[in-house]
Amino acid sequence: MRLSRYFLPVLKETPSEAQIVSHRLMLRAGMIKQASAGIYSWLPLGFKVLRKLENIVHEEQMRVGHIPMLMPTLQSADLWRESGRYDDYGEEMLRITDRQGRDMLYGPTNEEMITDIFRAHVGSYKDLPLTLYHIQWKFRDEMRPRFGVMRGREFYMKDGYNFDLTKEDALHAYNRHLVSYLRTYERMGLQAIPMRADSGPIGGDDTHEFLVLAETGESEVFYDSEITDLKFGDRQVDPNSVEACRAVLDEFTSRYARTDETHDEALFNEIPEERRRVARGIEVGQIFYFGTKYSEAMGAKVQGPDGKPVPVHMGSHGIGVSRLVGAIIEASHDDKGIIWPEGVTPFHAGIVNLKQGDPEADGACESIYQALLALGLDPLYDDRNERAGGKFATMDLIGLPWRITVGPRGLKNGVVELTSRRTGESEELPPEAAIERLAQIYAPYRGSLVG
Ligand code: 5CA
Repeated sequence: MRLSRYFLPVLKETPSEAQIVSHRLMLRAGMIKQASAGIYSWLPLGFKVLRKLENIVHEEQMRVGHIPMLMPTLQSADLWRESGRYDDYGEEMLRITDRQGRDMLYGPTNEEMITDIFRAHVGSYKDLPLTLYHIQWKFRDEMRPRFGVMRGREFYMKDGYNFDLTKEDALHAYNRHLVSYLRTYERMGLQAIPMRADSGPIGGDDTHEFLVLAETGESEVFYDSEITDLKFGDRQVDPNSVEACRAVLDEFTSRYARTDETHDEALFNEIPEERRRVARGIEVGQIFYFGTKYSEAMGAKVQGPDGKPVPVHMGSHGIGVSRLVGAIIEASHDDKGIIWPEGVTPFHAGIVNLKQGDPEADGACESIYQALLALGLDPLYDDRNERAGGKFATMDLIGLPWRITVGPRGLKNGVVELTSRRTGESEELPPEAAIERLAQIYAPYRGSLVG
């Protein structure tokens, strides 16, 4: 993309309404614009990051055998009356009446709708196990929407639902989700720690939230510092192996890590004092096992091996896709702006032309730009007629991990400059070498859609 042709409405002033750094930077970098309280338009740069996160989520869901689909945002109140949640959900639910006088709602989550789909089409235990998911906008009329996309009213969420014959099978699905979530967050450059939590209006006893540690997080968390040494890495875990998934769950949940909702001071005090941590975290996902709560209420039964109908065991599993954009920025920025991890960056590298209009500089930039495109990379070429200082400030603000700077002086010596946004370190090297370096850097990040 050429910046002169792009739509990147960066703000010079720091918006006063934004209380936390990710919200400020998303507004300043022209990623979002508030449409009304807790509701945002995703401008092109923000939309690119949102799509990248969505792709990672899809790839990791499909990798473990979960099946993508799409349910609508608007739901019929009748379904929610069946589960009893139409009244229970309270004022967070946005209720709408259509022209026929039918009660509708903007879905805050989809347990009822997916259970309705399941009961309409699945009748035998032979069709299990089954895990369906979608990534769709949700609406919760939060009392205090704040912090930009972190606590929105409208937000983008991946929600998945498993259907199993027995509790054991459903707990395996729970563990499998934990495994795939660990991998998902690491691909986004984040460490998200599973913590025992409270199930709230979703219900059930087994639930873990995934928290990214950050001072601005809304949850208070208590944990054993050893847990931060755990990495999922590139291990291959067979999603169908009960033992392998269980082993990952055990490894990642055996140390103390809880949110304030389930914190137990006595247990916490059993950890050696130097390892006790009290901090804040951003909840970027949650997994639930709730057994037959919805299947019983809504009559979602299958014929078991003995021919008798039994309600299925279910769980639901969410990832806050739009919140994650803010969470990544909270975890990765400096005083100049955002620092995107390579796996989610909106553009792979910026090209800064120090002397737009100089035939040599223009020609060199153009050929670097074309070479990167030919490699399948996505560069942002700042071809505007602006001072170098302004171009650098924009690149630093929008946070592309790598920048190639091209100027007449370097070109005389046959070199350009390759700069890391994270370390600030620059290296002079011939254009071909800079291109080759970027190809190597991004080689591990080329996801391909699985399935
Ligand atoms: N049905 C279950 C799992 S699919 C569910 O709704 N879980 S949840 O309530 O925990 O939401 C899943 C994730 O969505 C949360 O972990 C959080 O990351 C994100 N989320 C929840 N509320 C908001 C909000 N108001 N703004 C942005 N993201 C949110």
